[in-house]
Amino acid sequence: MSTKPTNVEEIKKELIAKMPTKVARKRAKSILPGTEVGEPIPEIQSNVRTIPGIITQRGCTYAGCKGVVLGPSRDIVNLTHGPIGCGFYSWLTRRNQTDAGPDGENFIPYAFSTDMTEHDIVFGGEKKLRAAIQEAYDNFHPKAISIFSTCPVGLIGDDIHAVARTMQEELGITIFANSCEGYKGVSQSAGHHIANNQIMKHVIGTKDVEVEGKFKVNMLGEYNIGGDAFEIERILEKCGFTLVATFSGNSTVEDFRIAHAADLNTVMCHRSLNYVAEMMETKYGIPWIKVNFIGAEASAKSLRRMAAYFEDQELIDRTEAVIAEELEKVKTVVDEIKPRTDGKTAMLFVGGSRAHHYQELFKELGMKILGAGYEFAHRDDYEGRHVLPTIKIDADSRNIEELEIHPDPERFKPRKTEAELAKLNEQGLDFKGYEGMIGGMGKDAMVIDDINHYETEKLLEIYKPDIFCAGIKEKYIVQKMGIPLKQLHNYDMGGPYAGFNGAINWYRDIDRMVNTKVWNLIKAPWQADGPELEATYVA
Ligand code: CFM
Repeated sequence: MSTKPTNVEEIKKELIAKMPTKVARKRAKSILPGTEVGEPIPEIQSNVRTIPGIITQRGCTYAGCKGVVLGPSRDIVNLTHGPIGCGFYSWLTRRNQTDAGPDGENFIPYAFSTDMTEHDIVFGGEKKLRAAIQEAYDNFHPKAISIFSTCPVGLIGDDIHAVARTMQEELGITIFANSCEGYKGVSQSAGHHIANNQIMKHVIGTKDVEVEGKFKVNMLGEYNIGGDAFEIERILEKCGFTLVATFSGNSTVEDFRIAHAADLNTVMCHRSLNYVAEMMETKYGIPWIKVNFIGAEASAKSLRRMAAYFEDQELIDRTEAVIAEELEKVKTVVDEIKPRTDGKTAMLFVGGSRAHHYQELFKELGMKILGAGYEFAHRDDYEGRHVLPTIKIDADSRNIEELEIHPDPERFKPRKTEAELAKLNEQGLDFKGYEGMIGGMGKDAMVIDDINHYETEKLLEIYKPDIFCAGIKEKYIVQKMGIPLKQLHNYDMGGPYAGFNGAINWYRDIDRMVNTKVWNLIKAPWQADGPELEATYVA
């Protein structure tokens, strides 16, 4: 194995050397070395606008709202108000799966759009939106319709909320709108927040029923990509937890309505759903903890903390038995595969959560993380939630509504006393806590926020990792450079990778990817040793 460069500061200089001075100065603030556990973490610039002209990995606000947060709910008609491209390109590409349920009501295979054209841009699109809602209702009679605005809607000023209100009165079903124009924030992250606000305002807590089960939890920020939520559901059920609602993988609008019946909120993807966790705690008194079901050890740890919360010996014992049984299966596979993956290297640049979570799975294979970064996460996802009070509110974040939430007069019920929470915190529950990505990555590792295309190519030249994780926009460029790329957004048709069975799937897939010989064979003829084709002009 070749020796890998380790001086992050030197490599950083090389990365930005060719950029114009102003650009280099700005990018420098988003690139830094990891730190050891317990060391102070320096501030990383994140959640700021991408420099115009730079090829970013990021998506838009509409993508975060419609594609990410609300899209995976199967029985809400998610209607895009905009030109057809926005609806079309967000149609089924994320691989969020669902079980169609006993009623078979599943709208995920459809792309609903008002198909705005020049005529609507000039004369307004509200009439068309009303007609589209009516048509969707006539055809499907859904329980809920959610409307998403795209860039032109914001520019021409269609009042989608007024349309939603009148159509809700007319049709008698839940209809709400999201002002998630693509340009609204610096990335898809703004769209998450907008969707969280609307779910909170229009859906959560709109139905009161007794939910059976002693240990009721919600899973926040789990979107069932490649079937991850199915595996997590399997494990939770085996341990004895009752899953009330998942936001929003394999979910229904009815689940959202009764989510306030849960006694604990668990947060998988902190970036996209932490807003709902916070608001539900204020409004209903439900505490939340950060969990991670990516990685076998991380899954076991999360289950233990969840069981500890309910302080029930039977649940704790059953959870321990499940962990023991599942880890044994995992260990057999790790023992087989690790000798082949030990010491290999990986880099991962993705999203606002997975670039951190997936480090666990690589470590379980004995692999080293050379570098990682998020596309659109905020400082708290990098440095830990303790930095929240120090994050400056800028014009872009002020653009997104901050809901004022108060305890619900009838439904607020503290699940634990302050003393009980403090005692559980001492046992490692860590309520409202998230340590972020940087701490523990080590000073040899590189952390880069909103990595761009140029930096990606440079990094690959310098580090030559055994595997690179990103998305479809990067995939073929990276592979043309002779390095396998694992898509961490849609899993390349693979998965699930969550939980224990997911970990096993991951080990096998990564083993195949880093050990195949095919990458050595892709040198172009002019790069290969030996005779080259030559030609000369003969006059
Ligand atoms: Fe959360 Fe996600 Fe992610 Fe995300 Fe996403 Fe995604 Fe992602 Mo793609 S919600 S932040 S906006 S874990 S779609 S399921 S893979 S970038 S790391």
